[in-house]
Amino acid sequence: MGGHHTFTEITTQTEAWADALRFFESVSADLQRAWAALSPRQVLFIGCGSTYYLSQAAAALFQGLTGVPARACPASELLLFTSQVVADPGHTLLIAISRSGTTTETLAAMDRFRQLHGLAVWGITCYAGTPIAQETELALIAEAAQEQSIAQTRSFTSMLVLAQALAACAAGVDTSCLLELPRMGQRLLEEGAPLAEELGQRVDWGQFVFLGSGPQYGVANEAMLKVKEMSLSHSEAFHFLEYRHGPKSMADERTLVVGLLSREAHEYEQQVLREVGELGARVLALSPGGGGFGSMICLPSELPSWALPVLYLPPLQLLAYHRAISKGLDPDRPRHLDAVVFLEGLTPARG
Ligand code: F1P
Repeated sequence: MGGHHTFTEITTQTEAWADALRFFESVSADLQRAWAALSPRQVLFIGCGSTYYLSQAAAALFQGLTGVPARACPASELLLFTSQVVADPGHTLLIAISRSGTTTETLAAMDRFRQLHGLAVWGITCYAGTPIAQETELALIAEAAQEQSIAQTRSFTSMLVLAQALAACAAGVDTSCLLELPRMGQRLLEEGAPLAEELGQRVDWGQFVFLGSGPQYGVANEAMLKVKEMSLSHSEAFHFLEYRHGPKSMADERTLVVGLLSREAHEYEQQVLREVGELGARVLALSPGGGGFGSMICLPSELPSWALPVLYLPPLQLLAYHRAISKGLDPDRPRHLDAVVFLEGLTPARG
């Protein structure tokens, strides 16, 4: 049976979170000084695939905490449609996120931004000796999160822990509550494991739907991608209330709808889940505030909302893993994928 690396990387990921937090502690003072000195008018997060989805979560957290406008886009959009993505490079901080630190699109987008005399480039990566770590003014590195597997699991969540800490630190918010994440994450892995295995082992699912809003939308996209990459299953992600506006026409008895509920919009999000349950879909709710759903994973209620996003993922990574194994697939080596996408001759658009 395959998937040894993936299973190990998922079930030990909280150790990598602790390592990432130790790294963060070592650079937080420098980060605060650098942030104050830059005073950007806009922050742009970029990445590819998983790290684009991480950028989505990071941008929502960043703007919510600091009040500075922040957005996320695929690295390729910054590279090829520059003027539609960045309006004032001289006052924009670019934050490039890349597990490998070497993805061609991300490096080319950084070059394009520098050509436009962008304010500064920071990086989040898992590898120290790479352009993302070496050629940025400030780099956050999660070295213990490096993986053998192609699909990102502990690398993604460890870099998300760094992004959460970065947003809080820039906002002058005390980050000490994050030290609780490894213990809480381990408990969620243990408590969520039986449900993740049960739902993952049901091979008659026709489709998976992940719903999340605010920072949870990027996390929902990442969960969607894990199910695709590891188990070759049809999966989609939507902002919670967007699901009513058309996509719910697809819901049926073979649909698993996973809701990543927030505190802020809990009441509205619960209603969507109740409605899709009435359409025959199976519902799994991950919630920091209860909710009375048949299948539920409770997130800790004592953490502030900005510290929660990373905690939704470990049980969903396990769900994708068990689904892959149940289909006789090897999640360590997803079909058609490489760990890093290298492209020849990709140069920034001119003008
Ligand atoms: C980005 C990426 C992943 C994807 C796959 C291939 O790599 O596209 O998002 O899931 O693993 O690589 P990186 O820039 O984060 O190293």
